[in-house]
Amino acid sequence: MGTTVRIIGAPMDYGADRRGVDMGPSAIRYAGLSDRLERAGVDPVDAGDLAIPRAEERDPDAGGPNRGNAKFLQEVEDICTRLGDQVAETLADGEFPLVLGGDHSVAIGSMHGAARDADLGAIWFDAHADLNTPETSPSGNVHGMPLAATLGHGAFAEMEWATAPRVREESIAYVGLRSIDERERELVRDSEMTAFTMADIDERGMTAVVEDALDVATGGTDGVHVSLDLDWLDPKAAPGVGTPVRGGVTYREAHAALETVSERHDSEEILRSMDVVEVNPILDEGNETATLGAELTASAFGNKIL
Ligand code: 4U7
Ligand code: MN
Ligand code: MN
Ligand code: MN
Repeated sequence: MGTTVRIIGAPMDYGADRRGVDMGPSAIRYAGLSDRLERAGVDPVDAGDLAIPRAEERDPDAGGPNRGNAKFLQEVEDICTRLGDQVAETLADGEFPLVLGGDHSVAIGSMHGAARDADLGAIWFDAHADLNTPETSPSGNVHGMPLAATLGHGAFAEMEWATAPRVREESIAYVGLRSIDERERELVRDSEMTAFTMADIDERGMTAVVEDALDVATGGTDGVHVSLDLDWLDPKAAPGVGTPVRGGVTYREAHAALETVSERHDSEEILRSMDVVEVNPILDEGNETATLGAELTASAFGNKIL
């Protein structure tokens, strides 16, 4: 039998200013995720959604001001802790965890879960660096912080639930970076992470860039986490996101990227976990962005034309 992909919905929107990403998991399922995965040759099982209270019912400042400028951090902790446990359980059962967001703060939970029993590399398909901390964030939105949380930067250093046990900077690669805060720019430059920007994709082409990103994420690790933020794509291809940035990846480039991941996985079994995040059905046009999320996930598992 092939790989069993366990779909875990994390309908959480605490991490972003614009409500609506909590409907992402439904929209991605409605776009035919399971059928597309079957056609790609894997066996999907749907574990349903984590139970998550609506933001309106919660206090954004719970947990106290000592946590700095990070809205709903207490809620994010609760959900990421549960999500991390589910991801770790999925892996222990020999299945592949596919997390549907929700805003990008869910990646804190997925990576924590995936890095409990393995050294984990990551590819960050995103317009943004997601490297703010409660101290540096201009917005206070935790979806701009998941990589800082995973790496234990700033205030996250004291948050055991956030800092992933076995993720190192040198095993992280950005692909498609194009919108970065001043403080994040310094951090990325000074860090051991590898950043492939849109300019690198212009210059070298998507396939070559993703091959290099895969080398980074697989070097000295036991597996790769793929984090797919739909704002990685150009807003023309993916309008249903809360923080769109012009000049993004095209429809075809996006498929080429995930197909390159799948080819490496076919020969070396590198994939360990994945999340698909930031789909906002309220802002979408005809469920196009959710459909793209479902399609690209299928591409990551080898959906071939022939
Ligand atoms: B996403 C931002 F200031 N950097 O921190 C911030 F520009 O998960 C945007 O990549 C974060 O969509 C975007 O709020 C987070 C801002
Ligand atoms: Mn992101
Ligand atoms: Mn983003
Ligand atoms: Mn931890």
